[in-house]
Amino acid sequence: MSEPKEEFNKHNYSADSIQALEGMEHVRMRPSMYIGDVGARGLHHLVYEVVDNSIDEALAGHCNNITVIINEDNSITTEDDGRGIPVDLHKKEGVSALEVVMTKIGAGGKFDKDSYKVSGGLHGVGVSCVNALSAHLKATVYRNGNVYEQEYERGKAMYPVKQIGDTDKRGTTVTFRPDPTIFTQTLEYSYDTLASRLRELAFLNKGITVHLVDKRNKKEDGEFEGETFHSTEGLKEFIQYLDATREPLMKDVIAFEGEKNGVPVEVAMIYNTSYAENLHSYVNNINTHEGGTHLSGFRRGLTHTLKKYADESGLLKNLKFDIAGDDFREGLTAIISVKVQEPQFEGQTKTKLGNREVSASVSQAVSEMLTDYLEEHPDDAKIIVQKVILAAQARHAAQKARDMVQRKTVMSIGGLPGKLSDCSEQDPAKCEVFLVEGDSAGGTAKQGRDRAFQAILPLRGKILNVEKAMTHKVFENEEIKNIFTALGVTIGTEEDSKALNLSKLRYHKVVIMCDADIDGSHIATLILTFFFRYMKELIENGHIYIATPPLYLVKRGAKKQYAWSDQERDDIVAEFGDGSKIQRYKGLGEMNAEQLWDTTMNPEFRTMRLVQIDNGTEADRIFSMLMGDEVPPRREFIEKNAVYANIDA
Ligand code: 0RA
Repeated sequence: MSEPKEEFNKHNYSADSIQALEGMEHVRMRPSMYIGDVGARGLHHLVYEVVDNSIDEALAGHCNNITVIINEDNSITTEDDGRGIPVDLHKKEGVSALEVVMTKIGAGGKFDKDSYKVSGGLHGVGVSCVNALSAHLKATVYRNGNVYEQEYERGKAMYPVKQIGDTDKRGTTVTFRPDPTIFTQTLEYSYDTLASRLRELAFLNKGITVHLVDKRNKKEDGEFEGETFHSTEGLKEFIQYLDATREPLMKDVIAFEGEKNGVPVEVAMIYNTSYAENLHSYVNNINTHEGGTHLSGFRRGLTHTLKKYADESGLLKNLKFDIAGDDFREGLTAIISVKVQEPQFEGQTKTKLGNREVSASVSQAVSEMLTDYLEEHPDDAKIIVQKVILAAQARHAAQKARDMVQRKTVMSIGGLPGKLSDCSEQDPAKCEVFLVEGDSAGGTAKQGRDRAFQAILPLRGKILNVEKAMTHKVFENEEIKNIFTALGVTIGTEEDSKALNLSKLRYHKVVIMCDADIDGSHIATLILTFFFRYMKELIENGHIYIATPPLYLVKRGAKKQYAWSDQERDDIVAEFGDGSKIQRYKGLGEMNAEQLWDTTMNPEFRTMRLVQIDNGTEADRIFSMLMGDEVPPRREFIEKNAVYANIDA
């Protein structure tokens, strides 16, 4: 947003406020420019935007507790015990500072230029933006022993700030109801989505206590559903949380916290027995999915320090093959969190840090902490180096297997997998491929599809659990080779960039179609795990979907209707009346081709769920938990989340 042109209307209060109004109007006209989108993601972003202001207060040392309440009507209340938004007269605007903060785009920082203000949502747009996108918002400020209040409708103040009582509290409370004319897709807040973000914030900002209360749901004891997040050890505990279901290779989490060249840097890491690399990086509490200078600084510091240690200790003597950067990160879980005053975000989703100076800061921090750790823990050091050597060995094997996949893909003219029933359309944007569990369901899908634009790739029963398999095993797996070849996707070969090449992607919709039962959802999860670990870009670019076959067919005489839930089934039975016959579909195989087309494949009537990553760090943890060795946490998760659980129980 551009600044109001002050030289032309310096003392012209009304002209200035028109500018402000225009800013707010612009937010309502182009909400996606400010909050990313107006779907579920944007809806949740509103909460993060307000909470970020409270986090700023906490980082400045003025706030300890933050509470987020999901109210019964899906409005949100956030409370903090910070200094409270200032309420004194804002000279230039001629109204209360509170009103300026709430109704002027980009006003937030103007009060606070010199303060240590580094938090800020993905777009850092401020609480006025939340106000603009709310049908109603109420701000209550506890400050100077007084309680102040102002309410707004669609960003416009309903009355001047009023003093409504006295208090010995301090802080700010904001209640907002997102505007249904803006958020047309959904107005419902997801407890889990908010919980994972608030948990993440508690780990990233140790010492702060964050409460989440869901007034829509009561527990058995009569209390509202809710959780409290608090971390005394920050990233160290974050690593322990993320790696809870992995087997550690060492005693302690290695951690660093301090300032390097004026950049506050926090790093924590641990090696585990898995083969996956799990690096999560944050700038000003924002997850930088695309990495950037802080992440490359981490990689450089890690490689350099470990290489040096291994060379000096003589552990690499007689090694017959080279060691690459990747090898140092197999089985590594790490979090890098930096605070940057003026971050430059680049990349497709503006989540890649561009600030050059940060690279050296992180690299130095890593060298320092790791050198100390290796010196103090020679046993662990040896284990790490051995792990690196094994990784290098496996990489050589994997490279061969990957080359095979690659070569096959490159020569893919006529080289498509035999099992693939391709479509006739050539334009990938119009094409869909269904990954179908089992050959028999594959056969039905093949008959039922519209062959013009729908392709079918049947997959054998259970696909490989990539979470437990070494990389070369993954690339040697028949089903996985088929997926690569059918999709036309290749893997980058550059060091430090295993980015996928999506330019030859043959279908823009990749649909996972499995039975609507426990086994089916397990297979869907295995396939998703594969996409998450090996083709994440497909998910990030919105290419992966899950088909939703119906659970029931209700018939009475000539009338028939499908149901996707027990509730829907009961409603239909009530409508059809006595004599309704219910057929439950145990799997795709029980449907004939026409039924499968009508309910699940026909774009006119089907509902497919687009797979999105809400929170990359949490998604990583969940996949490792679901697909890992430990049974109890998996069972607990499935019992809590599985929609199908009650069917087969
Ligand atoms: C402007 C200036 C100051 C604090 C805030 C805004 C502020 C905003 C929010 C939003 C939610 N909670 C908040 N807490 C504080 C600085 C206050 C001062 O200098 O006293």
